[in-house]
Amino acid sequence: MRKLWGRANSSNVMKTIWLLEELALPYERIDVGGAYGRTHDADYLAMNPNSMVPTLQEENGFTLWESNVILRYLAAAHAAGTPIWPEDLQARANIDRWMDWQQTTITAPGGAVFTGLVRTPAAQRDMPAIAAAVVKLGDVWSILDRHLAKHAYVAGPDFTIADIPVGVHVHRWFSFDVERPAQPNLRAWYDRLLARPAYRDHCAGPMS
Ligand SMILES: N[C@@H](CCC(=O)N[C@@H](CS)C(=O)NCC(=O)O)C(=O)O
Repeated sequence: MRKLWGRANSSNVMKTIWLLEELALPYERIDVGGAYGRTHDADYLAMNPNSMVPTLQEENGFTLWESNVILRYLAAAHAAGTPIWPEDLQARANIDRWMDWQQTTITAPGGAVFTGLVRTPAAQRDMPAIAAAVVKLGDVWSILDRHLAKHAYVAGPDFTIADIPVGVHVHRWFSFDVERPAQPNLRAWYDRLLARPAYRDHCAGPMS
């Protein structure tokens, strides 16, 4: 059986759970990372030298880390030529750039707000730093809001793996108790994602 190593409250683990569920691929998830530890154990380090989650382990022993790479690998293996991962190279590059956009543009301000408001006790929060990160995060989400004025999904008319990395983070954005700029297209896309059971059940629960 394929194994997915990683705690379920990690945004990067959520991405891989979401796609495994979308594609109805069998897997066993094992809790590691965060409070579960084990990521510094020798057997885990042999699979993932970064001591991070997620790690995918195929039945034949092949292992893979980096969540967005895992998405591309699973999509190429099980959904190539479908709207989720089309064959056309330019369509793929369009998907790729939004996946990278999550890593390069959303992760830093999104992580600062999430860690500040969700994982830091109220008395220890650096509120000015969190407020600055909220403004920055709102600005970058507005880029996607403007893009979504013309597209139902991140990479065009269809749901693709471009929706997954940003999709796990947009739930957090709409769940934070903060002031947000008006982003009607972003909200409509988030509502479209919420209609998908794999997203609703695995990526849109209470933040922890
Ligand atoms: N670029 C990596 C980042 C992985 C990452 O930052 N994982 C976090 C959880 S979201 C982690 O492993 N934190 C330490 C831990 O959970 O023990 C990816 O996308 O897979």
